[in-house]
Amino acid sequence: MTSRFQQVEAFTEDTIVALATPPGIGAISVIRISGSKSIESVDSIFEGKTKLINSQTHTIHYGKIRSNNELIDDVLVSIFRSPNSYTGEDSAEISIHGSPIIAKKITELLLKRDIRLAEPGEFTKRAFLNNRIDLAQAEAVADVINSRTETSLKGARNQLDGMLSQKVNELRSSLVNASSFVELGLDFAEEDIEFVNNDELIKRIEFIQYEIDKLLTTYSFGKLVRDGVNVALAGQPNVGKSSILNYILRESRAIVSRIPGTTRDVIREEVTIDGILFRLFDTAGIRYSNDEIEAEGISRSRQAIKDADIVIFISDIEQPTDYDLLEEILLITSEEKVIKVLNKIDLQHNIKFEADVNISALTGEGMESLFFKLKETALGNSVYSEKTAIVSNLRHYQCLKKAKYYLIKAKDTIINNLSGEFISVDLRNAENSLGEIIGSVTSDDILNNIFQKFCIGK
Ligand SMILES: Nc1nc2c(ncn2[C@@H]2O[C@H](COP(=O)(O)OP(=O)(O)OP(=O)(O)O)[C@@H](O)[C@H]2O)c(=O)[nH]1
Ligand SMILES: [Mg+2]
Repeated sequence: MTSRFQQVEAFTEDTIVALATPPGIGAISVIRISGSKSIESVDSIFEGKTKLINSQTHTIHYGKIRSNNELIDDVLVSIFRSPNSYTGEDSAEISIHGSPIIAKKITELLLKRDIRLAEPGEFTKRAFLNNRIDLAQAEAVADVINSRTETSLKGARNQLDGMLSQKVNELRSSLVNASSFVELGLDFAEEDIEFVNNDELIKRIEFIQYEIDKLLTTYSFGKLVRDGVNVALAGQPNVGKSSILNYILRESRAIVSRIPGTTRDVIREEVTIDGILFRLFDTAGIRYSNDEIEAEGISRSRQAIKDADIVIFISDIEQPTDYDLLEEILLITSEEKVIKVLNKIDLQHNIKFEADVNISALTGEGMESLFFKLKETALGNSVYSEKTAIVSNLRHYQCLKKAKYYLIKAKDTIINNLSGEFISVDLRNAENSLGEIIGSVTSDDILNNIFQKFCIGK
């Protein structure tokens, strides 16, 4: 089995164990073991019809686990032999009755047999190190688990299926092709044979850059789908912020009252609209206040506005619009992130405020337009196709930016007629930056950073 072990230092081939199902009570729980000693270790605590060490890969065995003659549980053990397992190593999964005590006892028995507890994400890390999946796919495993909406699941699935990796590999081979032309040119420099002229080389580099740009533009959408969108409901007191929150959630979540200054704490709730997760933040109405508690609430409102991806600025028909506040919000955030809403249109006074959407939180009028506007603002110009690669991870985004930087540098080098060696270095750096995405170029630090965010047992 080819492995990346040599590449990454301090990787031991210990056999590891972890509970793979959520801790707590359930119908069953699964204990996962991976590493060269996994099958013999499980065998040493298992009583069944067949010896596990003699069993074929992908077989399931019924038996009992005892400790000092005390029956701990009757279990099913699944056997996976290298390289045909999730990690690529010999592995076993013990399905037990879903009791935390049984799980603990069996894990303790295994820990006495030269097995150690797995670190977070260590199974997936091994899958990567054993070339079962590349790094972008390993990261997608966590995204699949953490998906909160169908759209985010599709995006993560897309990455796990290798959409992004495939695109990155295509770009890397185009770069390798371009580099080999340059290098060939270097080899024959003295003989005055031109293998690729500068215009042709620039054209090739620009094409790769164009493809990288296309990937970079998917990031805002990818991130939005993966992480959801933070939306602050902001405005002066009493305009109906809490009423709008309640209407969207279809429950009486926040206190609504005629008295201005009702909401103090920021109230956070989630709602999915057409597959996109919106995190709504209802905030205290902003005005000058002597009240210590209200003033603290207002300062939290301002923070929520700063942190938001979208701000819904609400004004109402009953009171004059606070244009100073609108201006302040436009200063804190950018104009394309603000949706101006006029509430209480059921009251039918003269509408003076020019809003993007007119609504009534009381009757629900205009709410569909507000949802539409929210989606439109969140998505911007991004187009989503299940068949194209999407960048949703900041690390990948930064690697692509770095690759682009080196391509621009390579172009400058060509234009300034510098030696082919410099071009070569730039192109190699660009290729390495792309390689970091899929982990063909990586370091312990990058790996630790990625896998420590996983849960134990994955
Ligand atoms: N007629 C009418 N009244 C509304 C509408 N939306 C809210 N109200 C009323 O306006 C008052 C204030 O509503 P809230 O939702 O508490 O307003 P708020 O912006 O959260 O106020 P603060 O928390 O004090 O900042 C309440 O009496 C609501 O019933 C609406 O669309 N039409
Ligand atoms: Mg309120």
